[in-house]
Amino acid sequence: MGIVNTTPDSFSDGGVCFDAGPAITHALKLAEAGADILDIGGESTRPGARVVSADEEIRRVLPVIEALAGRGLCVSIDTRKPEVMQAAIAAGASMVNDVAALREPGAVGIVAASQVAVCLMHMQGEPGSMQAAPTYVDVVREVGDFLVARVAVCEAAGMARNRLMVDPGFGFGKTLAHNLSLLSHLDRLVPADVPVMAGMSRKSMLGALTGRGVDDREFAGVAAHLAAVMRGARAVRVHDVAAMRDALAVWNALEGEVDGT
Ligand code: HH2
Repeated sequence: MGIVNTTPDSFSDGGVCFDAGPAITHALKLAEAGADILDIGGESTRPGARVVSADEEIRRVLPVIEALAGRGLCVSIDTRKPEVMQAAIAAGASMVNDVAALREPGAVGIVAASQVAVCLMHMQGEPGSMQAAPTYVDVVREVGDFLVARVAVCEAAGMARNRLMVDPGFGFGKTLAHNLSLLSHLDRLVPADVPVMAGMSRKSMLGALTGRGVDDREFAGVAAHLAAVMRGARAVRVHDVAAMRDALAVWNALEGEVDGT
């Protein structure tokens, strides 16, 4: 999954794709580099980010979604707001990626009434304050239990299991130690028949581990996401698609050897 932020304030690429034209050009480059899904976001969720209205978010993302879906590309809308989900689905999005796991009133109903896929992410607290003092007794169990419960809510609303995936939400109300625990035990986060996505691209956990600035975390990101794939992640959400694709080509070739295929 390639990241396209149509925001002025995203933590690593804010402002780069604020207008639809550059956003579409960037998304097409990511698709060419091998992204299977293009994740379009119109509101930053970085710690302390400003909340934007649904109208403003729709204004930012809709032309981008229409242009990409119109070219037959698989588009995901990265939003917490039911109104934005509805507009994005009508414009051709194939997936809803929600950092709030469809907890906003009305969100489950809108997605259930459509045919789109959904990624349910865990977040402790709200973006404005989530990094103040994240607390868990057993982070892997608590995040896993939350995600399994959200899958059950979606299934009860009529969504087939094969439309759902989950994400532990690296950096969303988590310390470095929490993030590392989740990555290291990703293979026991949820039952094996629930696909897991991992998103650590350019995040501060990589800065803490390498000492590098936000624009210089590509290699660390490849290592982290490959570690996630080796622990069963079925999708990775990244800015640097070409580098990730190369790493996956090597990993998939090795897997083929092990399987004898
Ligand atoms: N991380 C961000 C946004 N959406 N969705 C999922 N499923 N998993 C993630 O880890 C995730 C996400 C934050 O990253 P980014 O979009 O690069 O920044 P910002 O929120 O500042 O726009």
